[in-house]
Amino acid sequence: MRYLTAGESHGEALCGILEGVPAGLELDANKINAELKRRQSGYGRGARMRIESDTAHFFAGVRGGKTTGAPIAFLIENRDFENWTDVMSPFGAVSDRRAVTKVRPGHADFVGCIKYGFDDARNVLERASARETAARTVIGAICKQLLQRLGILIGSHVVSIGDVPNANAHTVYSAAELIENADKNEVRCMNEEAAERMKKRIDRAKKDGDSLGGKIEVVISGVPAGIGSYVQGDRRLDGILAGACMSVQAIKAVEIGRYADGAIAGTDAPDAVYPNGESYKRENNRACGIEGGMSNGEDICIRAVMKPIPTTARGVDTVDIKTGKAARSENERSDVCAVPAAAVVLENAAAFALADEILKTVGGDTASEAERAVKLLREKAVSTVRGV
Ligand code: EPS
Repeated sequence: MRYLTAGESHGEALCGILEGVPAGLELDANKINAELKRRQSGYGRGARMRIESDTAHFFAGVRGGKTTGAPIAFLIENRDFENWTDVMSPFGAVSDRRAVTKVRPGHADFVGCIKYGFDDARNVLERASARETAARTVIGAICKQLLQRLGILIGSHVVSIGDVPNANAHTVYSAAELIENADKNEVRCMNEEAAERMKKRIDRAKKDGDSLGGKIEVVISGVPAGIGSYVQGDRRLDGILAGACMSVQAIKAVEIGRYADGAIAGTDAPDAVYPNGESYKRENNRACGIEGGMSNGEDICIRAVMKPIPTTARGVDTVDIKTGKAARSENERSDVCAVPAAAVVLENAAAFALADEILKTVGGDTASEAERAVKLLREKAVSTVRGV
């Protein structure tokens, strides 16, 4: 599968094309728009979220609620565009009333101007903005529906916001538990008491003119063993999933497997395998579902760290690229905390990467063929144990 998105944060619309989805997949537009609503939510989101009501309008690749195997194309309109037409119109003179020359460290502003030869970072931030993740969410939401047809579910939750952890962060949840419970509070944390502490911490950051990042966990249940391969570096599933997550705005660390502190010894790290009647079982999942670059049939758990959004009311020291003089960074409208939203985006970024790898393994011009092939894949793991 391949996808492209296009569109700027304050332009007329975002759009996306997803090519390679098998034909005959029933697509529920309401579920896709529900993902967009999840992405817009979250305690600490900025004023833009009160302007938009993100909705995907499909105009290709889907007919009568089923995919046709042709590229799927969609638009998401930017309601805010009506306030930016003099700044963002594709043709004709544009106003420089929103020019950004006091470039914001931590965003793409400064390096974007260096790379593309701009004297105004407006063109940079319009595309670099996390606004683009609305389109990536639609791409992933389509893939989630393919994965669900194949028996695979994806959920996520917020593990910490700033210095406020979910005390039970070590608890292992299934994707189904996360889908059922994580959206019950505004920070998408699985512990209500921790959620309240996280909200208070966000309130404090807002009062201080600051912003917060945090830690996210995505859990993928139902992946059959054997997706990805050890035979080539670029086919290792952990690298593929980590790359997909790392490519989301503001994500600065991704971990697959409970080894982050590097302290665990080799005699404790592996997840031992035991006979289990006609099959086998493991009592731990420290590998988080991937061994040797391949899914091993256990839940895949991806932990990611989102940096705090660099735009803060207080600003930071920078240069004004117009004058070369010292300045404070521009205060573009922004979120205080977008970690709950980023968790939704990561679910969908991982959904595309995983669906693509599964189709590479099982093929399938039609959803039914892919479904049958995945069923066979599931049987292989058990038959291997019986030496069949
Ligand atoms: C966002 C849209 C943006 C930002 C935010 C998230 O809209 P606007 O720039 O008009 O406020 O609110 O993006 C960032 C903070 C960023 O730095 O990219 C969205 O749709 O998620």
